[in-house]
Amino acid sequence: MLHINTIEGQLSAKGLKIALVASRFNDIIVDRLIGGAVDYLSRHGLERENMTIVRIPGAFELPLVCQKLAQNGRYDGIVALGAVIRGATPHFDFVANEAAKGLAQVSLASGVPIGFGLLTTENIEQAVERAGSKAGNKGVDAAAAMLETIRVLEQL
Ligand code: INI
Repeated sequence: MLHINTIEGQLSAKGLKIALVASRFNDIIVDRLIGGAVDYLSRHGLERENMTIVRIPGAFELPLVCQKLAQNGRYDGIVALGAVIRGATPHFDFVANEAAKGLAQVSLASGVPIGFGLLTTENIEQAVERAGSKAGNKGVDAAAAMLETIRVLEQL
């Protein structure tokens, strides 16, 4: 078979420095996302002393705080964690859109991978489903995506 040069990320987090940025808003959900991300990264070799958790008020603040962390050069990657629930807010769309757009901008401008662990759901049930029950754990997914992206970028 023809050999195709393939670049893909290995999933060891050993030696990396990672920041988790997590909102307090809807913390009953977000705490489960943090737990999932910490568990995933620990099981992939990240030492506890190389993990920093930054708690912030809400999803709207995620981009600014991630920007500061991305700019200071101390972290190889960031996992952004939060939950915006439509039923809980009339300004769902503003908070969710600005957070998502801002995080994408920060990641592109800084070159630091940001795992997008922001739940945007219609109701609390959908959030619970994605925070460690029947639809998995979005914190795990975001940590995994960040780790794989860090390891791919190292090879490009
Ligand atoms: N922040 C969230 O993280 N999730 C929400 O569902 C939410 N609601 O419902 O409004 C929310 N609002 C707060 C917002 O992120 C800011 O912290 C606040 O507006 C102060 O800037």
